[in-house]
Amino acid sequence: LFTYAPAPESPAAAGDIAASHGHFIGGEFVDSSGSEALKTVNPATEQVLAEFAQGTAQDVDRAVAAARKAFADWSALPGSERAKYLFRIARIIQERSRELAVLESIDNGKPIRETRDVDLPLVAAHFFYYAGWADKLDYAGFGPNPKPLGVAGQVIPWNFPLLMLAWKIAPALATGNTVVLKPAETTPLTALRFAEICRQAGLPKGVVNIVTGDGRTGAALTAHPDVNKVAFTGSTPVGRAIAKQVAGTRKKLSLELGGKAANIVFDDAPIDQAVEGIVNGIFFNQGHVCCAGSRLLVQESVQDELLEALKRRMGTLRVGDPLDKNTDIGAINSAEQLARITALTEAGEAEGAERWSPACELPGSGFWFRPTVFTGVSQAHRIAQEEIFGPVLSVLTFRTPAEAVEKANNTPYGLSAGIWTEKGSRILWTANRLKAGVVWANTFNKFDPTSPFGGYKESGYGREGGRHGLEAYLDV
Ligand code: TXE
Repeated sequence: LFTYAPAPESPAAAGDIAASHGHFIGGEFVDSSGSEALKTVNPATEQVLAEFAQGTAQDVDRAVAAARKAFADWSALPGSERAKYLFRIARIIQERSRELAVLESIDNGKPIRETRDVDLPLVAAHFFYYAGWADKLDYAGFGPNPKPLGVAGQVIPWNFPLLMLAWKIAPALATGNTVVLKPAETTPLTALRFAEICRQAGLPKGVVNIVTGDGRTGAALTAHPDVNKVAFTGSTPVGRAIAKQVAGTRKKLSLELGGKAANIVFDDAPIDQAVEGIVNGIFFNQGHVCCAGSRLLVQESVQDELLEALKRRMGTLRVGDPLDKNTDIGAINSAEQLARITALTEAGEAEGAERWSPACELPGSGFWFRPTVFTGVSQAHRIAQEEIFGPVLSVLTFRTPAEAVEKANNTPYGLSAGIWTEKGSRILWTANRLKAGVVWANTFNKFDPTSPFGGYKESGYGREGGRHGLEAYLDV
C-alpha cells in the first residue's frame, strides 16, 4: 500500500556549476589576485563540485574598498528604496528556491527535505522581514535617524550556508550598511549563486561583496582597518581570537558561537511528542546545529519508557542520499567534521558511557555517521560538556526541577534549551532559571525571523533576528 517513493532530485536541478569561481566584488565576478584555489566536494559522494579562489589580503582589501565606495549612496537612500531591493531579492530567492535547495544539499550534504522546507523558506522570510523594517527605523525605539555603521565584515559557517548569509546580509542592508561576506570553505557555492541574485535584483554595485577562502581570508577580513562592524558565526576558539583582535579597534562585534543545549523532559510530558522533539533537536541537519538539543535531561521516573520509545523512533530514521526526498539524515559536511565527531564519541566510550545506534546501512562513499545515543553519561564526561556538532545525543537524568536547571546550566555554553511538560507554571519556573538565549517549550529548533537569537556565556553575544538584530548594525 505504501510503496510510493518520489524520484530523487537530480544534481542537474542546481543548474550549471562553473568549474572554477572567483570572487564577487563591486558587482562583478573577478579573479583572485593570488593563484591558490580550494576545492568544494559533495560530501555524499566525495566528488569535486568546483574550485574556488583562496581570497588574499589584497582581494579582501579590494572588496572592502568597493563596499566603502558603495556605502555613501546606499546609506543615503531612503529606507523605502532600500526595501525595494530587499523585497526583490526575497522574491527571486523564492522563484529560484528549487535550484538553491539542490545546490545547498549537494554542497553541504543536508537532506533536500530540509533545504526545501526549512532553509530556503527561512532565507526568503529573513529578506522579507528585514525589507519591512528598512523604512521604519525612525519609529522603532532607535531614536530619530539611527545611523548605519559602515562596512560590515561577515564570516559565516558551513552548517546553514545560505541561511547564515541571510541572517547577516538582510539586517545589514536594511539598516544602510554595505557588506563583505566570506562563506565557509566547504560550502561556498550558494553564496556565489546569491551574488548572481544581487545582480539580478539590480542591487547597486559594491553593496554586497563575496570573498571566498578559508580562515586566512576570514582573518584578513575581520582585521581589515576599514571594516566598521564584524559579525561572526562559528567555533568558540575562533570567536575568541576575533574578539581579541577586535578589542584593540573601534569595530563593533557580534559573535554567535557553539552550544550544548539541554532538552529537559519532565515526567508529565507526552512521551511521543517529546520523542519527536528530541529527534528533531539532535538529528535535524545531522546535528550540525549550534542550538542542537545535544543533551537529553530526562526525569528519572520516565527514563526507561522514554529511551525505549526514542530508540524505536531512531530505528526508523533513514540515513543516505541528501537528494532523496525520503532521507532524514544526510551526509556529514566534511572529512574533518567526521573525524571530530568520531574522536568525541570514542572519548565518550573510553570514559564509560554506553553507546547505541540503530543498525542501518551507510553508503559506500561519502562522509556518514549513524544516529547515536549515549546513556550513563555523567556531567564531567567530555560528551556532556563539549560541542560534538554531529548526530550524537548524550542522556543524563534528574529527579527534581532544581536539579534539572543546575545540570542544564552546567556547561560553558548558553545558547538554547528545551522544556517538555504539561505544566505552564513549570515552563515559566524553569525557563526563568536557564542561562540560555533561546528556550523552547514543547517544541525545539523552531526559528522565525521575528525572534532574536543569540547566546549567553561562551555562546557569544549580540542578537540576530527580530528588532534586536537591527541594533547590531546601527549607531543609535
Ligand atoms: O569552525 P570555524 P569549523 C563549531 C562546531 C565544529 C567546530 C569547528 O563544534 O565542530 O566549530 O568547525 C572562518 N578568522 N561550529 O572548523 O573554524 C572559517 O573559514 C576569521 C559551531 O568549521 O570557526 C569559516 O568561514 N575567520 C558553529 C568560519 O570561520 C575564521 C558553526 C567558521 O569556521 C578564522 C560552525 C579566523 N582566524 C562550527 N578561522 C555555530 N556556532 O553554528 C576560521 N574562520
